[in-house]
Amino acid sequence: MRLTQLTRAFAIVICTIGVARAQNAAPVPAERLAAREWFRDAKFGMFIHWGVYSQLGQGEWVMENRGIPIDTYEWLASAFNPIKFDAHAWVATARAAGVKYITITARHHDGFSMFATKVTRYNIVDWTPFARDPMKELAAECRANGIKLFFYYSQLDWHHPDYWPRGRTGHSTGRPESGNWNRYLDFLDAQLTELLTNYGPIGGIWFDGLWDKPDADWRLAKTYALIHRLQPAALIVPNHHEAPKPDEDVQTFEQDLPGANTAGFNTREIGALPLETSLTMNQSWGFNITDKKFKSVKELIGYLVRAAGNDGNLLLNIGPRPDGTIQPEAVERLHAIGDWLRTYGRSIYGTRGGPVSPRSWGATTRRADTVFVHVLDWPDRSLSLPPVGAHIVRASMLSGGQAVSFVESRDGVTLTLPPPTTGEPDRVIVLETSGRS
Ligand code: H79
Repeated sequence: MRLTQLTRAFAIVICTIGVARAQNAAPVPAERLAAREWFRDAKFGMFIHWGVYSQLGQGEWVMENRGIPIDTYEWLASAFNPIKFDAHAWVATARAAGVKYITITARHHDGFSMFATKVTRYNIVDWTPFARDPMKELAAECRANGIKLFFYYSQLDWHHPDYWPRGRTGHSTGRPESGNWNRYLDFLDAQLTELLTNYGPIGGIWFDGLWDKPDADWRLAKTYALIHRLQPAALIVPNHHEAPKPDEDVQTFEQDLPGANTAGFNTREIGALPLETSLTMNQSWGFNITDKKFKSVKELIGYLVRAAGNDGNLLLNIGPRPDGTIQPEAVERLHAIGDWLRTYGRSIYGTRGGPVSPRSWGATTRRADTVFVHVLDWPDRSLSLPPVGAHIVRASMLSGGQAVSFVESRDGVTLTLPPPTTGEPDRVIVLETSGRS
């Protein structure tokens, strides 16, 4: 370990202790700190929205959007039979894409459990002709391929009678206007216990839906402690659209780069935790049969690069079809990103946000003394950067290694790049520096 790294590691420990004291919380144990660093290094994950709703091909909110009552939705659930589901094929696609983790909907807002659970019959094993546990098959396949598995778990529930008082959604499901909130939270903790004990070591839990009742008592401290007790290295990734709360491990931003709020519901407040951006590949999370507005490969790579430049990960979504197959448009794009990463991955994986904050033309990443300049959208050969914080020893194109001429001044550095070629997602320049000055 270099001296600068050592100093930084020391500073992180001191800060962590400081933060723990300030919040009056226990310091974060070493295995969780290590898992957070793993997460920072991972940079690219695959999100999967898949459930009963996939059958209707109108996204995962179809129950709410069309006001489907519970008995009708229960019938829909009883018809779910994804005979072409193949965990091996899904994980092969994930590997080809170059993702390091998968986050999958174990339970979405419709309240249907896509895993074997003893605390409700309303689950894929007991309620459907499929009668298999896809989470189990996926967990085994992920483990065999060195990919971490995270479970998306909705705290919001449009089916459970004890989700009461109701929040902003789930009003037209035909449930009795009564219920026991604490019993609901006990149910939730029981299911989380199953997810954290029956699937081997998992990456963590990706929570969603708390925003339905932002002011309710969710007993977060109890639930979070349960998770961390069962798996000390499991990360808590809450999509509550608020600044991080105690014991959470990742700050995730839905459909936005960290700190941006084009979606309208994200916070602009960035904490000290690892960051993540979740993103749809078209305009839907769950399978949407007519949504063909897929982002181009160049756009998707642009998001991955900008997420990394913002010191965050990209969690890129697919919404597999109800038979268990993945749409060809998605497979094609995932393969193309993977191909790109085979050449350019070293400017993404294991990096941190670089010395120049993201710009309209692109972003920078860094690993140790190497800075990667990602030129995503710049028509010219000449590009000026502000100072990169160190003396530049050499500049070259990542692909091909061709030298790039540069002129340093007190104001920064001007690079002379090869001209952009049509359709090229990113011109990546490697700056070898002499360490931070
Ligand atoms: O799982 C996917 C979506 O189903 C779920 N999160 C992603 C990952 C999601 N649900 N809603 N949203 C995303 C958009 C959030 C909208 C909100 Fe609101 C605006 C939440 C609170 C204000 C509209 C009004 C929905 C609830 C109240």
